[in-house]
Amino acid sequence: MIEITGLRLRNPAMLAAGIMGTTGASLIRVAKEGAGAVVTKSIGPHPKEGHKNPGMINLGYGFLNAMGLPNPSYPDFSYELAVAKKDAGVPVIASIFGGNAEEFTTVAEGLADAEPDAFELNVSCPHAQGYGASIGCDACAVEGITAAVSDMTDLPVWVKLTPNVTDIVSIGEAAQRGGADAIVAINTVRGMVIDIHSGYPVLGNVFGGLSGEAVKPVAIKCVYDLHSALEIPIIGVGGISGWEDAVEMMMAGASAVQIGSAVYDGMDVFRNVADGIESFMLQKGWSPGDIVGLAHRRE
Ligand code: RRO
Repeated sequence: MIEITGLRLRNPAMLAAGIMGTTGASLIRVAKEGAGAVVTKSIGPHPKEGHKNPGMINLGYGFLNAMGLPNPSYPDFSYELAVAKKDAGVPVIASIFGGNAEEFTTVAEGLADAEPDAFELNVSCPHAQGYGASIGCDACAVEGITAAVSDMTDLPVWVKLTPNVTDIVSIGEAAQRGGADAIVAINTVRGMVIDIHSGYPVLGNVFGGLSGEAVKPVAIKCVYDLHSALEIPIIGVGGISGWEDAVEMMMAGASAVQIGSAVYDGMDVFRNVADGIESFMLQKGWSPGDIVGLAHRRE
């Protein structure tokens, strides 16, 4: 059992925002598979079909995606969120996005009746015109959006950061100033793949965001740097597919972890990660408090 931003989680392995969080039923399924908490697909102010296909490719060492924030918008998603809340049995976090502070608060207010356990502000989609990384690179915008949502809700507010910046710590500090209760790091790393037979970029959107194994060292470094600079907890995400990855992320400074790409290799990942962390700590005689940030010690 861990506690993060006032939420009690039976284990530190959560579902990351993404396609598996698109419906109430899929969120419940992931919760039943052992996740400590589940995060929805990012929900915005207007219905969005997303980018044209192909939207996601498996590279073997990770996925490249440019789904393009497909979502039914908050009025329709409220129903799915309420379904998840009723039967998931674990905290359900609403991932939300917008183009400015007003849109973020509109979506948060619109989903509040379905009683999510926290909001995760997605200011970090790598390829969404007007949303995402253009906001997530701007410290003032991140601070303003975080402050606006924090002011309108008593629920914990988590802010998910993009690695596609020169200085992720300055963006994390801005979120902290805005009143964020936790930082989630990282969203996907901007990337591109070209098919050499046709000469065309593979994704319908030309470029996308890289996730999975390939980005783990990038995520570890971002979490390490954020842990050095911030007082609020960090939730680590990027390339976690086994308990060893989760322990490494926690040693970098994460209080909990999120799992996205690895779900496509089997839903048992949550149970395996949670059980693996617990056995490792037992074997070492450690508690979670002993491993979070352990890699920062210099004696
Ligand atoms: O929907 C997407 O294409 C997407 C989102 Br919202 C995000 O935050 N990160 C990502 O890699 N893809």
